[in-house]
Amino acid sequence: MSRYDYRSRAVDTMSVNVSQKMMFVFLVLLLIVLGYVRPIPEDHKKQGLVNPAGNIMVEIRWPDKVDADVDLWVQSPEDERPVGYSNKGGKIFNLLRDDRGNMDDPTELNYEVAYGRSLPSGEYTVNIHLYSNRSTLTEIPVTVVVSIQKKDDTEMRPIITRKAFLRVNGDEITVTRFTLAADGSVIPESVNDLFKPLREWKEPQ
Ligand SMILES: [Ca+2]
Ligand SMILES: [Ca+2]
Repeated sequence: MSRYDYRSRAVDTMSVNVSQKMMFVFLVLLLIVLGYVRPIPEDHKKQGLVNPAGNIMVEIRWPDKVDADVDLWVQSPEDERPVGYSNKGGKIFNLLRDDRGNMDDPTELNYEVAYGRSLPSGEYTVNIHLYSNRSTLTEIPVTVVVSIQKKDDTEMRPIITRKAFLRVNGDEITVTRFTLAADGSVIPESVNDLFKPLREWKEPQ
């Protein structure tokens, strides 16, 4: 082997080593990037990204694009004053999304949601209210879903699903009332829809 061939082979070997190291570094960087940008699993999406914002979630939805302002009102056993658009935060519940139909809403979605922190035992009430209907519909169908996450659960689970209709501006309907036991379970015989006004709540004299 000539001196030239020897040096050439040494240079080739060095090039291979550098290439292998660069490839290794590239693979490590790729794995790091994939770790950051990997898609959120479907079951995590259902929970609201990673963790839900509370232990109880009340959602209402009415047809998208319909220009009607429907309101969600909720009251937990530890919220003396009901929670809705004019009182967005209580001890347990918070109204996270207020939706006025198409007004001040760049999206087509019609959806309100309230979360509650913790699951105190006692009675919960869920009302819907038609603030205004600027659409051509003569009645607004509203789907209501109540979900809870008990202490040892890994995800929110729907416990009550209802559909109700609002027809006249000012209509307020109690969609559901239910009582949670100390372990967060719904007491089946407690579930009812006897009307309990929430929006017109006034401080006890
Ligand atoms: Ca509303
Ligand atoms: Ca909307």
